[in-house]
Amino acid sequence: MTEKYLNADPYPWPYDSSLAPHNTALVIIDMQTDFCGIGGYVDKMGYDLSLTRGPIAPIKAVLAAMREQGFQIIHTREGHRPDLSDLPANKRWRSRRIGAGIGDEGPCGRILVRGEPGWEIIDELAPLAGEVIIDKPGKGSFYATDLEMVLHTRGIRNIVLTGITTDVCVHTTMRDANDRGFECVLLEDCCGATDIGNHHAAINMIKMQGGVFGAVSDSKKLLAALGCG
Ligand code: C5J
Repeated sequence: MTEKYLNADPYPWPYDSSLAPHNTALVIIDMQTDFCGIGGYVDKMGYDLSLTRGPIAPIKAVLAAMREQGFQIIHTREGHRPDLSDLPANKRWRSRRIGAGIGDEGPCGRILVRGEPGWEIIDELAPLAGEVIIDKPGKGSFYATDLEMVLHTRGIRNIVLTGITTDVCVHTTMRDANDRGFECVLLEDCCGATDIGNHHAAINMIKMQGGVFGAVSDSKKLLAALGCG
C-alpha cells in the first residue's frame, strides 16, 4: 500500500502513514446555528461569534476535497429531545444562569432542541444525502450515540477532527476517540472556541507527551497531502 500522511505536530499523521479514503473519516462537530449563528445559543451567552465562525471557510475547503476523494464524512449535532427527557437538570440550570436556557425560546427557536432552526447545521456546511449525522445530547460524540459502531462498521481507523468548540465538544470527542484506539488529528484552523485562550490551550494539550491525544495540523497541510494544495 502507498504510504500517505500529512505534516502535523508533533508527528507526521497518521502514525502509520495510512491516510486513505477507505480508513479515514472527516468528523465535523456541531457546526450549528446555535454555536455560530446570530441569535443562537453561543450568541445569547454573549460570546464573540467571529471566533466560532472563523472555521467555516477552512472546513468548507476540506469538506469539498475529502468529499471529492471519497472519504467518509460524518457530521454531529448537539441537541435535546423536544420533551427534554435527555437534558440533565444541571445542564439546563447552568444554561439558564448565563441567559441562554436550553429548551427555552430564543430568536432561533427553542435553544439546542432537535428540529428547531437554531439546532440545524449551517447552510455552508450542510450534510449531503447519505452522509452520516450523529445526534448527541452531550459534549462528546461517543456518549449516548452509535458513532463507535458506525466507525467500526465502515472500517475507519483515522479521524480528522474539525468543528466547534475546540476546548469542549471537539476535545471531548478527540479524547474519547483516542481512548478507543482511533488515530486522530485536529485541524487547528478548522476549529474555534468561545475564548481564544482556551482554543490555544486545547491545541497545546494535544501536542504534549509526544501527542497525548494525537496530532495537530491545519487545512492547508491536509489539502496539500491530498494533492489539492
Ligand atoms: C459547547 C460544543 N461548547 N459544541 N458545545 O457547549 O462545544
